[in-house]
Amino acid sequence: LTQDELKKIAAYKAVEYVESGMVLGLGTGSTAKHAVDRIGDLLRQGKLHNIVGIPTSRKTHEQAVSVGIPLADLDSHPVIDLAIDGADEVDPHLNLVKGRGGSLLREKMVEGACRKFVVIVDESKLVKHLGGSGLAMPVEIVPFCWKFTARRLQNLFEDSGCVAKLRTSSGANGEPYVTDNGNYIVDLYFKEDIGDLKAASDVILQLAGVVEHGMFLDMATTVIVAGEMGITVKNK
Ligand code: DER
Repeated sequence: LTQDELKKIAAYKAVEYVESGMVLGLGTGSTAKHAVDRIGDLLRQGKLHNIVGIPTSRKTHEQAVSVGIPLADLDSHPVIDLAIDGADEVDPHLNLVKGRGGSLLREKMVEGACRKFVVIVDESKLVKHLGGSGLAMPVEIVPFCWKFTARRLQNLFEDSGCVAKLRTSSGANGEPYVTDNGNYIVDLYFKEDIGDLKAASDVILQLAGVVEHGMFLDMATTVIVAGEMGITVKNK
């Protein structure tokens, strides 16, 4: 099975949790994309009705419109029944790293307003500890004096050998990546596991130029993992 087939399997399993009449948080990324497509299919087939979607990015908003999911936002729907979204890393306590797709702020706002947050991943996302994989831990920051904020973030974790890098857009001239909210992203690369996640979260959020980070601690209620050996459902 390809990685994308595994992502689709996990996504379809998560959509089994969707009931007619629900307000749904719609995630962002290549795994959540399958869930949004599936919800659109079931609406079209009449197997689901009265669904309202709350998208976690402009990209998901556009996809949901294209598959016919009625949409609203947190202002009109401050409590959400169920969110389905992917993750970049999942630890054994169901803590997550998210945001490598750049949507972490709206994802955290939407998923923080949910009764149930179902995470869908292929098995490659499972880690023993967050941050140790050497992959990006995203932090959304204001553009004003971004170098100043990036340096302060790097200094916070210098004993973990942390390197902070401004995320650039795919364009050749290396322009800063700009989020749906008009902010920048600094990716933190750690040489070793982030020890105390809560402490790391707190110190990051204390920096005035920081908007949000990609550690989603104690938020997921269920994680659905699709692997070569089948599907595993982990509940909090
Ligand atoms: O950027 C994000 O938060 C995405 O949800 C990411 O965590 C998962 O993206 P993927 O499903 O494309 O791997």
